[in-house]
Amino acid sequence: MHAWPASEVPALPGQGRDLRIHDTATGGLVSLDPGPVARIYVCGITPYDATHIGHAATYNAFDLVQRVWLDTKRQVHYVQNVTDVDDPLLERAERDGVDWVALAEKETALFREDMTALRMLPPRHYIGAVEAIPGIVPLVERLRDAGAAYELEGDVYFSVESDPNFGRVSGLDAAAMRLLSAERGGDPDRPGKKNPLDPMLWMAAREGEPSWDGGSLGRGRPGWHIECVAIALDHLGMGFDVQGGGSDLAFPHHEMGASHAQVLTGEFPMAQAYVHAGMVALDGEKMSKSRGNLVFVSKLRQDGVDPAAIRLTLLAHHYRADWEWTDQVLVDAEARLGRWRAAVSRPDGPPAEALVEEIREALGNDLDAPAALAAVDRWAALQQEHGGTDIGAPGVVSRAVDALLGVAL
Ligand code: 5CA
Ligand code: ZN
Repeated sequence: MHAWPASEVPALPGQGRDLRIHDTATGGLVSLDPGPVARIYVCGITPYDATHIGHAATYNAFDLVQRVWLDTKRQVHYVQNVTDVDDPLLERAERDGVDWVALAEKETALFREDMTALRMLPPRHYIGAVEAIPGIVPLVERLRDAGAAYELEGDVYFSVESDPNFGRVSGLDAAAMRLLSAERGGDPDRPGKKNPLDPMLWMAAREGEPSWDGGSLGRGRPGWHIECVAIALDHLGMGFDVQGGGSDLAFPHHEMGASHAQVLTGEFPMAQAYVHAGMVALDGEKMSKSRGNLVFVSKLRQDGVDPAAIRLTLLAHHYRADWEWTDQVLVDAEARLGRWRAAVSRPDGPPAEALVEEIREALGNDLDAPAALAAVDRWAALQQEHGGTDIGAPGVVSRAVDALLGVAL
């Protein structure tokens, strides 16, 4: 699948900072030490509805990870998937009487447009579940042949008990896991499973649903977790630097993925840091396609909202915080954007070097974007009150805000 065009990332004077980031698996901050090519896998959308502010907030967090690494002169090998076949997509297509392939294509195209408008850097590999099927089938066969998977009425399940490290990503107890499994795509109550938590690896073809050749597995379609494992292992290999997604992916999705990978490769962890973004809410409830309480990025853009202001709403919240979208959040971001643009529109201003360092320091410290915004606010206020004589400082600030925060002034 093709991704979307990259906006240019200006080079900055001085030295970038290494990233310390919160890892769900260890429950604390870890100092990442990527090689010359940093490796990151971020779970992509299930394209049955348009990109909402919650999605955008999560992708913003991982865009910042990329920008911090690029600032250290590393390359970034970024992989993202598209879950372009799964129950919710098929159910929505059925409900609306549309073709599921056309629905997925339309929403993925809109996602690309939204990501481009928000200046989110694209993945190097953007891979659909459907195109990953030839790589998924042999992994499921290997799990089955290793005794880590079993068949139930033609479907193939992963046995969580085959992984000695099961539970180490989310750190949840069995009761909490069972609840979340039922809420998030699992089927803990299906009779005949060895463990209620066991997730499906391969679903045998159902009447009226799409299916693919699964070799010795028979016709069917892949489970959700093995999709991301197959794509990540194919393009990044084990032990990559960051696996990312919203906090609702910690369990079961990332837990199960780590387990599949552990049994397949004998290695733990799959990622050096499991990084999870907080949930954005609307009217007191998590914004979600299934609930329908959504603020769409594309709708805001159509209404004439500047994408840079949308991006500033995301940056105004720490990525790990849960927060609520309100009209005021956008009003504040538009006002800030106006102040910043006015401040950089002059040829000279207060010195910029210290500000660049402050932004770097803030982002290197668990992606503290609100602290970075506060630093730019202080510089803009100084400019407003006293001006300054440093020729070119506003240009440096513009470039830093673009390179490190993805905001075009
Ligand atoms: N296709 C799978 C991942 S493999 C999936 O979860 N798709 S999704 O479309 O439901 O979500 C895409 C990303 O947005 C995930 O990382 C998810 O955690 C995140 N996300 C979904 N809703 C919100 C929200 N309200 N706030 C923040 N992030 C969210
Ligand atoms: Zn995923």
